[in-house]
Amino acid sequence: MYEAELKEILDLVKRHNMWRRNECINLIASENVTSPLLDVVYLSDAMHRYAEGLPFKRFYQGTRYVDELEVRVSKIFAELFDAKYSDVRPISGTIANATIFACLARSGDEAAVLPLPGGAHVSHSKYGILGRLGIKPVELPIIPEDMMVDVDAAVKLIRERSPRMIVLGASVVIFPHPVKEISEAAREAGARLVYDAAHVLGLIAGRAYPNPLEDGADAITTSTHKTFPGPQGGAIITNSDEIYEKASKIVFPVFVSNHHLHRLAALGVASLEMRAFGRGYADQILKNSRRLAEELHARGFKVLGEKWGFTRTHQVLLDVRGDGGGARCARALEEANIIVNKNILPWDGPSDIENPSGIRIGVQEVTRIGMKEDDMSEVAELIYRVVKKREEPSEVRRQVIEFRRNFTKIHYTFDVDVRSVAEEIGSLILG
Ligand code: DSN
Repeated sequence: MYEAELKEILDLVKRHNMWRRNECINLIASENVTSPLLDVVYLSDAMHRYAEGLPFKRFYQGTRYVDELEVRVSKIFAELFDAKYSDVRPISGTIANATIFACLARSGDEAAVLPLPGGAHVSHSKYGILGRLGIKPVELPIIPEDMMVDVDAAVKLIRERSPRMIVLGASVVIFPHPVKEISEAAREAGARLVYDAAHVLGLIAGRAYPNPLEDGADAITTSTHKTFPGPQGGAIITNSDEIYEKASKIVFPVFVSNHHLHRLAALGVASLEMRAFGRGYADQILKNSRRLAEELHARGFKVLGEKWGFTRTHQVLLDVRGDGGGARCARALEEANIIVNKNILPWDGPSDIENPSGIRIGVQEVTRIGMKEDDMSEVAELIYRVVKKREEPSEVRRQVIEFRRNFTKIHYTFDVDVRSVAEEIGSLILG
């Protein structure tokens, strides 16, 4: 008797797909959608298989094509960042961070990191893998209203503390971090500099954001599915022979056994898409985020970073303390099919976590489905009607669904007959 339960599962999948894929304006800054071409490649037999260790030196038989793929994809991916090496086996950004932190620091060492309310990812903090590895976080000072690193104070702190490692890059980020300045201080202090590029990787690939390796970072850690529209996963990118070799011996056997092999070809497709279309895509993301910020500001929203033009990433940050707080706003927007997340901002304390000051918005996914600057004006108006005018969200929802109907295609991908590709490669999408 499986029918009823199977139906329930299928029904939930269907409802999720219809809702998030067709009826929502998705503005979660850490997500994206993959192209149909990537999807047919992703659903391959490789998803059933195992490989441990490095290509051509595996602990399993049956990996000859997967080995080739891993070598080729790692090369194409590294080349996008003008880097010598990439290791694409970490299965998430957090695993990439875990690997590099374990590679560059030891239990008892200090690491200079951004504070969580300053945008750091939880894995950089005492609550996440950094803390679990026994590495002690020392917080870098920030300028609260722009979420910028306070360069002079940060350099002073690095000189005084001589931490083993410094981590820049963040989950909440509207302006580039000062990698050049901090890398000089890091060198003087004998510290290694890691840049977590999970959020801005696609912007870096599209040459619309500074490349941390060129500015002096020793390694990039990243996920591969935010502004970079790849399959969910992680990676490490570096020019250092020493870091690459040491980290590759930590990925396996410490943090990854099998590395989910169907990701490899999918990451290869995303890398080729970004090589071909990355500049146009990244450029449009920045135009859209800037325009959305301006439109929201014009409608009375408190948008962070006003002094510097609001944003130079895919993100727009709103301080919604005057509108009932982040939790209320995010819930009301969800009712209207506008999906964002509540977010702590620099002035929030532990008691604000449930209803923090902020809303974090990312435009990378709506850009991928073809939205341009003028569409941002429409999106801003819909947000305004829910948050400021407090219109009934279900009323706004109808217009969101109607507006969303104009965007049915994934852009910045190759013009190929995906069904033929699926047939040719035996994609599991066709059964
Ligand atoms: N927590 C994710 C984000 O939303 O930024 C990154 O892992």
